[in-house]
Amino acid sequence: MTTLTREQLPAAVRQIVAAQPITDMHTHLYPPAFGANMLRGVDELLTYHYLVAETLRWSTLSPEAFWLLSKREQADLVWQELFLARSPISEACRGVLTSLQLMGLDTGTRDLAAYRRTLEEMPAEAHIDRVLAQANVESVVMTNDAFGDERDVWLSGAAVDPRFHAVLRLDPLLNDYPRSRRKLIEWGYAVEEEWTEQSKAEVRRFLMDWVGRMKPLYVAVSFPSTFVFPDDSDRSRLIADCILPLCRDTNMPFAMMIGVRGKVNPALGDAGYMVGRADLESVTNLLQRYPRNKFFVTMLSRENQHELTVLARKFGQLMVFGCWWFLNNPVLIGDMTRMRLEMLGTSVIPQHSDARILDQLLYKWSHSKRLIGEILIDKYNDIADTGWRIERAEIERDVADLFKDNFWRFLKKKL
Ligand code: HDL
Ligand code: ZN
Repeated sequence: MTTLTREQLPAAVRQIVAAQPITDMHTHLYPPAFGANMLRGVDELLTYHYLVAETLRWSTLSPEAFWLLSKREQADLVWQELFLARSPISEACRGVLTSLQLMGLDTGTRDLAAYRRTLEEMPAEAHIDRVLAQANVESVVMTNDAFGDERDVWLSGAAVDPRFHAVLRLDPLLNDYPRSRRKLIEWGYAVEEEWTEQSKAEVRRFLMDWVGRMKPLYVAVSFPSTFVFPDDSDRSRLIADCILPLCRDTNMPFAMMIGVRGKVNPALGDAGYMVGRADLESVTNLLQRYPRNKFFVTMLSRENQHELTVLARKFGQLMVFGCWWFLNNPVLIGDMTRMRLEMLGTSVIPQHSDARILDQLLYKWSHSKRLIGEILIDKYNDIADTGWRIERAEIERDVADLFKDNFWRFLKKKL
């Protein structure tokens, strides 16, 4: 074992964190087999819905008029409003610059046409290889919708790049059951009007069919801030009678991403969602009632983070993950990560990228690894102050846990 001196510690932690391959447990990325679902390049980076929201705060264009523009015209407007007419200091803007820089482009030229040319000339597979290598991401966990247009890709049996792993995402089923039930009937599942044993069995058959096709690592859903369990709702019945039994039978975690408030401004599209404080009682009820189920949980409201961290101290079947969406900013990543390490040690998955565009992996991980690395330096210094020896191999173990092994170990965990 190599014991690190106090002088050696900071550089060693930064080097170990940078060298650690990442499993990115929640993204919206796809490999080329999924066609237009795979997003990459400058225009996609600039029209990421985070930047659309920020642009429309300045632009005199109405959202409706913005959506009538071509993707290139939208990107040009974002570039003009957020990068040229004022400094790109927001996290989403800075992210674009970091991604361009890590692709070897000179942001000093501000030559948007040159950036576009370089990335557009890159074949998709080479682009993926380049970004995954540069971001040191070895496993990309997707978000896959059995009710969405990607169905056809799965039904075709197309081979999926082994670096990309599926997740069975069930928002339509759990958040809009009446409409989904009609789809299930269309697809040949005899789900009845009433919640009968036959209905339960047919929904479970639908789920198992897609588990067979996708071979998902876990089952996921995004719940509104108003999420309640149990209650007299389709959602609660589906969770109790179908989702949790499926997850127990397959030893898959159920990932709940809680705290979205509906589209408060629908005109903004994906940028129109709001955050809301949710109720931890419902998460507690699930943990107490289903001791043989594993749960990934991330919450969208800053106000929910402390309660969620304390709850994780009570239940080993709960794995807290990520600084999600409106929390994926340096000030909040720092706040949340310190709190989690101080209350959970390394038994947490501190970050996921939520990337929608391939090139975003570069900035989302570069920014988060730097922040998490500096916090780890503080924490190792704190225990070194007590006389504890800091061993290099033990830092490597801890960092591997945080960025990869906690995830895969939790998938295998038996309750
Ligand atoms: O529901 C989700 O998975 C969220 O991450 C949404 O996709 C959201 O629009 C997003 O992209 N957040 O980063
Ligand atoms: Zn997401």
